[in-house]
Amino acid sequence: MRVWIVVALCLAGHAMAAPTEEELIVEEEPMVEEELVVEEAVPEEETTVGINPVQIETGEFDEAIQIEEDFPAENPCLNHHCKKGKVCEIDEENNSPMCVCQDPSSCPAAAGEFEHVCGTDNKTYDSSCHFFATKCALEGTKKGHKLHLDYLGACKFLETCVDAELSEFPLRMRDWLKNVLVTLFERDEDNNLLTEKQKVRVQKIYENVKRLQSGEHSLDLLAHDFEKNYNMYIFPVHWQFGELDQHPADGFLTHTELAPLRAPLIPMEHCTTRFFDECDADSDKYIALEEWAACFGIKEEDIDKDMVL
Ligand SMILES: [Ca+2]
Ligand SMILES: [Ca+2]
Repeated sequence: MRVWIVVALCLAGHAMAAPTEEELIVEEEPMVEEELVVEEAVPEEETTVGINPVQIETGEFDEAIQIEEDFPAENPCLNHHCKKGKVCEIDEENNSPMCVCQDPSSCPAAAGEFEHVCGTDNKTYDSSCHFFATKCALEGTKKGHKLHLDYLGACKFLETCVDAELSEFPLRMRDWLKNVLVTLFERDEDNNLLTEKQKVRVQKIYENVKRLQSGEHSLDLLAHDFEKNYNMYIFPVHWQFGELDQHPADGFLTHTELAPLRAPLIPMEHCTTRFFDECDADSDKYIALEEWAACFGIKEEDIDKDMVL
């Protein structure tokens, strides 16, 4: 069970590989609320320990940012980007570019099983390109609205998450978040991984001699440490929320915003879906900061919106 942290970091390493042109997804239409874009893993990339996949990947999910380049080109499609699942075609009538659904058969063949993704229809798609092309073709239908990318990798049998396992999830996740932040702090040579405010907060954790060093720890020890050194966990939980809450940064996480954390985690950690489902305590499909903090054991009086920014 604990291997998920290592694998998640591994995925983070993959995700760090330079985003390709295709990853810049731009389209004129407003994005579908729960659209999910996942960058393909790049196998040859070295694992980078301690980098949070969310920190690195959120940009990839940023479909809302529209970069409309407006200089003349012979081919109107040359600088016209379409979001995942769509390709640009020229409208013959007025020679203007338009985004149309991509034919899944035009997607590049998957380089390997690592490119497969599992949809919420429990079907395995060769790649995220195949998935989004299929979803696009279903646009406007109930089926299309309900179809989302569930997790990275081929669909597989996921064991039911029992209560005892569910309670372990936040223990490991909190410890991991803290370690990720400390690692970012240590490696922030270029001064661009954390803001000044964030650095001040992480420095306090970093310099605390009582800090539990990263490594394999029993659940008992993790639970004990959370009790004894509770204050060190407050900021990491807030920080992760802020990393995810970007589109828009409104104090609520949508399914899409949660995706960069959720999609790589599910295949390794079968309690992921249940954990985040239950985190949405009022079942309104959004995870509010208060709900997020509560499901990681942060006390109500320690929830601080300013810490997220
Ligand atoms: Ca949000
Ligand atoms: Ca909620």
